[in-house]
Amino acid sequence: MTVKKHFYLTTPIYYVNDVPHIGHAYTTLACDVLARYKRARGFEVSFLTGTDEHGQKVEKAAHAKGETPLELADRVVKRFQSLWEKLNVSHTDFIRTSQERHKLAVQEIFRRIEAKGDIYLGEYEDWYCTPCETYWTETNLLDGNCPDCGRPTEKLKEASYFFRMSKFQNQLLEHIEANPDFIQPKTRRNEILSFVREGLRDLSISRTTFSWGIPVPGNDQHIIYVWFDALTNYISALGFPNEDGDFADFWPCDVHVIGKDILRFHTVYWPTFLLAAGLPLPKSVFAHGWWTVEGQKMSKSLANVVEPNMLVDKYGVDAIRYFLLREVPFGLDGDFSHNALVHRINSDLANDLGNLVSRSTAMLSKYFNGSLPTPGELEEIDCDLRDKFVRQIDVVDAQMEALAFNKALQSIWELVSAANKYIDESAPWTLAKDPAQQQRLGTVLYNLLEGIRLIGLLVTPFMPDTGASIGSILGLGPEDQLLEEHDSWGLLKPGSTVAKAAPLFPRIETE
Ligand code: ME8
Repeated sequence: MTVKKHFYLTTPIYYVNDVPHIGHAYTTLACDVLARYKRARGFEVSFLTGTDEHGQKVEKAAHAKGETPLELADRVVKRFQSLWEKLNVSHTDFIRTSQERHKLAVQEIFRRIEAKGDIYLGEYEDWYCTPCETYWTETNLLDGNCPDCGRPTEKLKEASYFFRMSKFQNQLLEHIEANPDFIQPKTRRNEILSFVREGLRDLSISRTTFSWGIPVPGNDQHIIYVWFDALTNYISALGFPNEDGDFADFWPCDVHVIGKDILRFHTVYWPTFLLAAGLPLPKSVFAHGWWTVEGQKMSKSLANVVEPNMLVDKYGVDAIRYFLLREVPFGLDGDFSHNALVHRINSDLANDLGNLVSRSTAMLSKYFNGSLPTPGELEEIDCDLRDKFVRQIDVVDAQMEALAFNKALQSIWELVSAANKYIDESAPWTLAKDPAQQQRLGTVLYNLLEGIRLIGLLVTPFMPDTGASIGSILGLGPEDQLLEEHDSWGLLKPGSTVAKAAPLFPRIETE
């Protein structure tokens, strides 16, 4: 029996005081693409997403609406769950911080750190930004306001439990230095290295000013700080404090995928909590960039929040998945515009990929009645095509390993172009006119369809429906579509029936 390789990846858990928009969809889709790719490469994947439900913000928002915080969370969580379903997200677990399994884990990790003497009771006085749930020192503030969101802060003084974060500064620094891939991309790593070198303060990790959260074990006057609570989701979902089972299989996590806004929480707070609790650190944290919309920051007040449900209804799920991952290098900021979206759909999807599949299958249907011919001897142009595919599959693999999704798509589209060029250069319609060229025509069409098969496997993690359509056109079963076992050239069976494809992507008419 072979032991399956394990892979664990996570999205941030999203706040329930906001409705999901393309920013949330982006992170979750990037994770889904990686999860699907890893499965196609034979890994057993644990893919976690969920919602962050505790804290003063949710408590206030719920009271304003005359609901309990849990009623509010129950309502909003459905929007996230139904969006992930609509976007074809293949998460294996959905954690809500209001669940009992999570509370057990948070209290246990608190207890462990306290038992080691690294949590102590003290008094806290600083400037608090409620919308960001973050304390700031006087020098951090910009004109008295939160340096992150610009909103007013309030001075708070309260008894608080503190985590001795300062004690772990050197250990964290050594870990970041010894593990170049721990924080990605490199610019983010440098940012955190200089932050840590400036010195870490002890961190206040409890509040007494609200009650919607997880109580400190043994002192329920205190609620555990939302970030201490939220970050622990990554292990509570694996059954921690039970360290057998999923925890043993999947921890440490392969990658926490996050937006750059929450980098410090994931690369300073979370690792030091784990160090203090004596638990292994995640293997890597990847922070992607920020989306603006038509050049502007997305905000409720500008009413420019892009609602993914509407996009999917209008353009289709695969087109949205493709666009978000193709348009912007993963790690950099990007801008969402309808023009760019329509351009990508028409040129990359309808034109390049869609036409390749429809003209190839139409020729096979016309010249061979849809029955795949046996290829004859290969000419140079055929060998070039085959070799390009074989080489490029390794290139794509390295790009996927590096989470360079846009580059991987570019590489796949080089194959689409190569196949389109192969049609133009080998001119099957001319060969078809000459009965003596029948075998040559068969070889060309076989090679084309074989290229399409591989393209189908490669696009599947990005566009699962499109990959499945290509598979079904070629008459492939699910067992033929696992990339790991079917990434070599020449696996299509001569004599099998190939359907004539309906257009995969309709062109979007522009005014
Ligand atoms: O921060 N562009 O939750 P959150 C790109 N609950 N990504 C964006 C984005 C944008 N304009 N807007 C949001 C929280 N995101 C905490 C996390 S984790 C233990 C706790 C994405 O609902 C991006 O991934 O504010 C960002 O990190 C996340 O949504 C923030 O989601």
